[in-house]
Amino acid sequence: MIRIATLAGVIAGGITLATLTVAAPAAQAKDGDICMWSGRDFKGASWCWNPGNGYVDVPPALHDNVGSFRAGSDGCFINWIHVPDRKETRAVRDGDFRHVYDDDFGRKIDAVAPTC
Ligand SMILES: [Ca+2]
Repeated sequence: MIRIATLAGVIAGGITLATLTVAAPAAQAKDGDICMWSGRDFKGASWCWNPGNGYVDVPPALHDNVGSFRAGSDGCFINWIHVPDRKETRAVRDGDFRHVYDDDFGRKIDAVAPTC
């Protein structure tokens, strides 16, 4: 019985490790990053941006598809209507977060920049 219990513990430990590995990209967020996820409640594909990166188009998995985000710095979410002269923007402040953003600007977002 002791052997079985030990084996079960190893399996449970393996599952925990696998879960942490999946969550790693967002867990590696640096101070000042704005991180976004394809799913609600900070789940799914994730990507983090930092003001030092300057203007950046969001990756394909998150293009028009941000389900949630968490901001560790000020920034600007951009939806291009016509490049380069017409855009819709949302200013983001350090500390802002949304558990659900795909019912709002998250379904439009194309890029992130330090300022609007
Ligand atoms: Ca868009």
